[in-house]
Amino acid sequence: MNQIILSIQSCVSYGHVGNSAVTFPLQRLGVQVWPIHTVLFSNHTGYGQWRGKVIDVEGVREVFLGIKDRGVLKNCDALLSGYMGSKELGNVMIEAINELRKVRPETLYCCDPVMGDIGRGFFVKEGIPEFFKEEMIQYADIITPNHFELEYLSDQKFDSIEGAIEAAQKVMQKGPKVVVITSLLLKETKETNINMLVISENSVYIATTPYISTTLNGTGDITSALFTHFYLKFDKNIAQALEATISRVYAIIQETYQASSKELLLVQAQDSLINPNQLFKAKKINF
Ligand code: PXL
Repeated sequence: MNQIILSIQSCVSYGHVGNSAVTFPLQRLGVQVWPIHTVLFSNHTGYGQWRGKVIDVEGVREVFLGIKDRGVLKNCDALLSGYMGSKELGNVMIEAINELRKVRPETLYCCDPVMGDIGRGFFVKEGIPEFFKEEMIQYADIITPNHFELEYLSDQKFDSIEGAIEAAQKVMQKGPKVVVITSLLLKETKETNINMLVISENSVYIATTPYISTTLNGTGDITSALFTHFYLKFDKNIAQALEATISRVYAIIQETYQASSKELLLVQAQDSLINPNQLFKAKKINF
């Protein structure tokens, strides 16, 4: 049967972040997506100006409950969450995963703990980082922090593979079975390479791409969504999921960069989703 992913994220009309970034790529890969929107904005907030509405928490909960009323939650393979405007919205995510697991205990939850980045610092509302650290991540099977976010979640700084593994293992004690560090910067290569490191209970894999200097919004959203899809598709094989994800994300970023586009060129790059032109291999790390 088709894979089904419930994705509770932002919606923008112009450009691609949140649900407006992940829905089409997942669909192109054959996934049925149930998007629940948390904001309806004209464009992402990186522009500094935008119009539209934040959906109140009750409104988001209502849409989830409406899906529940259809009696279909048992068909859902995974819940995906990303950027959150408020802690209250986090409580809806927790309610949603609890409801999903009531009817299907193995339902996967991938939580992208969006809160900041190196250079920019924290960019979410006060209280959200603490909420991720102390509440949300214990419900997650997979978390997809960037370098900055994992340092915060673990209370540890790192610039080596060993340091990153240690930080991930510390956070895994709270619940997550898999940590995907989406942008690990290593001391020796931080100007030239970007690494994705995946840590599970019994293995660690790394994949490396050239560093493309862009400030595109939405790439983290796509990374979490694709990793969730491929993790399920490849029966929880993290090496295969990592290779499939990084190769596609890189292809999309590269095509966008070459066209000097400020927004991800998802439609134009759709063939790369099926057949990325460059395959990045995952290397096993012994630890
Ligand atoms: O990519 C995360 C994201 C989600 N939602 C909104 C955003 C962004 C990033 O800019 O602006 C509204």
